[in-house]
Parts: sequence; C-alpha cells; structure tokens
Amino acid sequence: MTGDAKKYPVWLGLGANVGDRLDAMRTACNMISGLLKTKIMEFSSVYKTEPVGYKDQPFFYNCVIEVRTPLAPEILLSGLKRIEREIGRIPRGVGREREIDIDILLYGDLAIKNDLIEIPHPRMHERRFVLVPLAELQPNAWHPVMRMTVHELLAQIPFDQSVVRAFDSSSLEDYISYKYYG
Ligand code: PH2
Ligand code: MG
Ligand code: MG
Repeated sequence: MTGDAKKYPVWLGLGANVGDRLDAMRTACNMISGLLKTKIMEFSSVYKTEPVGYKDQPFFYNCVIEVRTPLAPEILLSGLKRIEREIGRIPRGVGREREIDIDILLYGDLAIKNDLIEIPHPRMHERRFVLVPLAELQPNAWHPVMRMTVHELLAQIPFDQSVVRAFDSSSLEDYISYKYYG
C-alpha cells in the first residue's frame, strides 16, 4: 500500500497501569507518530478505568487514538510491539499489570484472523474501557465482525459495568510534542 488514497482509518487502544502511566502513553504516541509515514489524526480523552478481568491490580489509564498509516497490519503490529518493549513493558502474563499496552482495535473494515494477528481486537466489543473512548471519537466506526457500530455495541454490551470515567477532559494531544513530516 502506498499513498494517502489507500490509507484506512486505524484505531489504536492504549492502556497502562504501572509506573508513570500518562508519561508512558505520551511516549507511546510520540513513537507511534515516528513510524513510517504514520500520522495521529485524533486523540480521545484519557480515561481512568477499573481493571477488567484480573481485579487485584492498579486502575488503568486508557485512551484511543485514530491513526493513518501506509503500514500493513502485520508490520504495524510489529512496530507497536517494539514500542511497547522500548518503553519498558515487562512481560507478566495475560491480563496482568503493564507499563504500556498498544492494541490495534480496528483497521478500516478489515477482518483478519491468523496465528499472528486478529483484527478487530477479539475482546474490544465487550470492553467499556475501549468502546467509551472510541465512541467519543467516532460512534459510527464499524465493527466488521459484530456488524454493528461502536455506538450500537456500547448500547448492548452485556456484562461489563466497570467504571470508566474521563480523567482529563483535555487529551494526550496537549502533552504531545511530536511533529509529522510527511
Ligand atoms: N487491559 C487488559 C485487561 N484489563 N482493564 C482496563 N481497565 N484497561 C485495560 O487496558 C485492560 C484491562 C488486557 O489487555
Ligand atoms: Mg490490551
Ligand atoms: Mg496488547
């Protein structure tokens, strides 16, 4: 894929619950905007969220960003994993504390599932800490597997009643010093 015409809107979910969580999210955004010809278009507010799944861990900060990128999903994913490592994410096991987590939520209308990658993110449709910030940016974003908009998913979410509240009505954008040369 080359050129702007073929760039899909891509939605990334960021989360952190150990260390300087906001700083890790800011650094992640700066590094994401340093990926090849990748530009952050929009930042949601930062939300303070109750841990979902394994409960006995600190609360999270979560946000969603919209990016445009010419990178294919697998290449983008490996770039995001590298950024997680460079920020200092320590592997602690599934669902446990993390310095930074960067997930591809949606990549245009693509649905991909293989051993390396699954898009849309397999649990995004049942997580308020993802859907609330995503709906803030684009309630009409389309989930190609559930065949519903984000707004519709949020209205019918079955069991996640965890607390998700805007921590900072300004967003990470206010802290970001990145420049895009593209
Ligand atoms: N991520 C998880 C598990 N639980 N809970 C919240 N509130 N926010 C997260 O980002 C999160 C979680 C695994 O990716
Ligand atoms: Mg995650
Ligand atoms: Mg992840």
